[in-house]
Amino acid sequence: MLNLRVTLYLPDKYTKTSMSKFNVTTLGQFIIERQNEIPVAKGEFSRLLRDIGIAAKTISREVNRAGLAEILGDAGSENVQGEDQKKLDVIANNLVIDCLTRGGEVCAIASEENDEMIYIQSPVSNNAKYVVAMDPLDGSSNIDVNVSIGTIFSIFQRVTPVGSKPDLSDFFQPGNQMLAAGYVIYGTSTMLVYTTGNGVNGFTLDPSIGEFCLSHPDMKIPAMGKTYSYNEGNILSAPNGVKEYINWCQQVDKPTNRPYSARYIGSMVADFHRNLLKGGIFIYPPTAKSPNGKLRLMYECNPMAFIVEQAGGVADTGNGRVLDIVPNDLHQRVPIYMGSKDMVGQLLGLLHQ
Ligand code: AHM
Ligand code: MG
Repeated sequence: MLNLRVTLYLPDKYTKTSMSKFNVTTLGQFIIERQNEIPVAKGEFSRLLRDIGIAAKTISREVNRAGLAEILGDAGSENVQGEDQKKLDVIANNLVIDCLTRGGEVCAIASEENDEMIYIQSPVSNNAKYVVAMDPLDGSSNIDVNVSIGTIFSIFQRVTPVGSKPDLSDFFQPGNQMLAAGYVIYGTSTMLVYTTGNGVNGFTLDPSIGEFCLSHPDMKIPAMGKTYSYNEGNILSAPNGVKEYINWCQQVDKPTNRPYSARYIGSMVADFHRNLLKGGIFIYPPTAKSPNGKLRLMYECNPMAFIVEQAGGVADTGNGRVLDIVPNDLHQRVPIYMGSKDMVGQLLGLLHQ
C-alpha cells in the first residue's frame, strides 16, 4: 500500500521548537492509498471521488459566502416535486454537474433538482463506467437561516454497456450494489464522510491549505444513543409503533433516569452526522402529507443507509432493509428509520408487533 503523507513545516512563530511536524492525510492521498479496495477500474473511480471532493470544496465556498453574494433565497423555480428551489440549490446542482461532466468519469447523473436523468453527452462520458445520484444541497429550508446543510451522493457502476447511451436501468439498481456513498456537511466546519464498503472515514476541510484532511478514521456509530431525531409535528399521523417508541423515549425508566433528548435540525445530513458520532436514531415515517415518507430513496436514503451500515448501524423502511429496495422511480420516497443498532431494533420491534 502506498503511504503518501503531506508534511507541513510551520515557522518558529507557530511553534515552541524551531521546526514542528504535522502529518495529515488528505482526501486525495487517502483515495489513492485505498483504491485497491475497489473491485472495479481503480484509477477512474479514484478520479471520480476526487472530482466530488472538488465540487464539495466549491459548494462549501459558495455556502460560506452566500449572504455576501446575495445568493440566498428562492431561485423563482420549482423542482420536480413542486418544492421551491433556493438559489444555492441551483448553484450547487450546477457545480456538481459541471465538475462531473468535466471529470469524464460519469455517463449520467440523477439529481433531486432535475426531473429527468441527466445524460452527459460526450464521447468521453459515453465511455464512462459510473453513474451518480445526488442531492446537491440537502436541508434547503435551512439555507436562508444559516443552519447546517449538506450534499449527498451515491455512485453505481452502470449496467448498460460502456459506449452506449445510459438509461434508467443504470439507476434502478438496489442500494446494495452501490460502489460508494458519502455526504458533505457544511457546518461549523465542512466535513466529507464517505464509504466504499470498507468502513466509513471522515475528512475535515482545512481552509488554510484547501484540502479535506482525514480527521475521523474508521467511524463507528454507538449501538445505543440518547437522542432521537424526528419531526414531532407529524406525530398524530405517525404509525402506532412510532408513537409508542417516541412515548418510550420520553419516559424516565431508563438506566440514566432521564428521557432521551429530541434533536431535529431539519437537515438530514446534520441530524445523521450527529447521530453517527454520538449515537441516536433518525426517523422519517409515513405522514398524512407524505404517505410513503418524505425522503427520497436514491439520493437521500440509500447513501445514508450504506454509510450507517458500514459504521455498524441499521437503516430500515419498517418493511425491510433500505439497501434491498429495487427503485422504480428516480424520485421515489420511502419511510426511513436509521441510526444506532439497538435503537432502530427497538423501534422496528414496536412497528411489527
Ligand atoms: P430537501 O432535500 O428538500 O431539503 O428535503 C429533505 C429534508 C431533510 O434534510 C430533512 O430531514 C427533512 O427534509 C425535513 O423535513 P420536515 O421539515 O418535513 O421535517
Ligand atoms: Mg434533500
